[in-house]
Amino acid sequence: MNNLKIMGNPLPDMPWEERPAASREIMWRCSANPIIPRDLLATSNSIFNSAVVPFKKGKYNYAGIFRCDDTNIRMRLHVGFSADGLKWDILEEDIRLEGADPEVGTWVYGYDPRVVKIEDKYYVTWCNGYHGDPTIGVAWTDDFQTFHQLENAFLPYNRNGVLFPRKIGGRYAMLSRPSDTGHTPFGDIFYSESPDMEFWGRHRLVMKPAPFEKSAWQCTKIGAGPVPIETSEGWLLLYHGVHGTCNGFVYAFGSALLDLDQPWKVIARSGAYLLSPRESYECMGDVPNVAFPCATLHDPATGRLAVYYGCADTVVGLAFGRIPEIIEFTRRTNIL
Ligand code: BMA
Repeated sequence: MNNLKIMGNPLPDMPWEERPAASREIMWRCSANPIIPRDLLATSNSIFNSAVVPFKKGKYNYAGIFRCDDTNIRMRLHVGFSADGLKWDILEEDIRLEGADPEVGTWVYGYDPRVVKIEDKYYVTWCNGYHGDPTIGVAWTDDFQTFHQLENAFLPYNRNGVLFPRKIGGRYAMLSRPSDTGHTPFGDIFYSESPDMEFWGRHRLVMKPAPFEKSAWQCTKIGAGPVPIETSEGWLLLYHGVHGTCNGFVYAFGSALLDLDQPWKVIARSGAYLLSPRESYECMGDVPNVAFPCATLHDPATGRLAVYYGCADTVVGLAFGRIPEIIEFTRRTNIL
């Protein structure tokens, strides 16, 4: 691992705390958690499952798309900005999408966004209500003010659409998780590619839930989390796994390494979780026992990683780790 190479732009000032002296965990929580309270907006019931990226604008160094459910419990996407990645100014107005084909640009609801910079544009993917059914919406922006909506990537029902940060084999690449209309009791991760961000195909299976006796936290369903991170060992993917317990679903997250050129080929997959709901803000809220990662920031030179995750479908938490240690953990606890 001495020769490990981590891709990405330098981010030396990213949010960071060292592992507490008493901790033996691979990932540890931010002492300021939850970093975003549920009522940051005048009309927000909850703010969670949200995505951030480095983005310079005036005093700000980061931008994000936030899932803000309002007090009607309508799922909406809002833009936010931050100087330090910890304290966020989220706009009260939800985002408006422009330019879509009229058949597609009929906003119903949007949730669980991801954001990625590919070449000179920021692409947002989210779970988009199309005639009331979930599929993967896509839009791009270069200023976090105007969002240009493209075609939905897939047919309903689908969730957890996560783009790779560059073309692979000359095509855009996306992970997704075909689902049902509701609280899906199954879920595999698939890979799809597109020459133009409009037509998606060449669908490949990446991973199914794990056998219960090998790794129960991911035995019911799984879904891609943040945008994969390119390293010389493969794409580092954090993904959520769900365990259907006698008291309902429990959402934790772990890690996998995917082949760089054929990312549907899994090199290693963690049998142990990286983080599982145990703090009060992860176990108490609108949906108890949910840790749902949607974004990371990382600094290639130091290997520092910060993971933004939704907690109990109510607030946003932040956890830290080191990419080389997470790769080593993924291989050490590999269940393949
Ligand atoms: C999933 C999505 C997520 C949510 C999770 C737990 O199906 O709705 O937004 O965090 O369930 O409720």
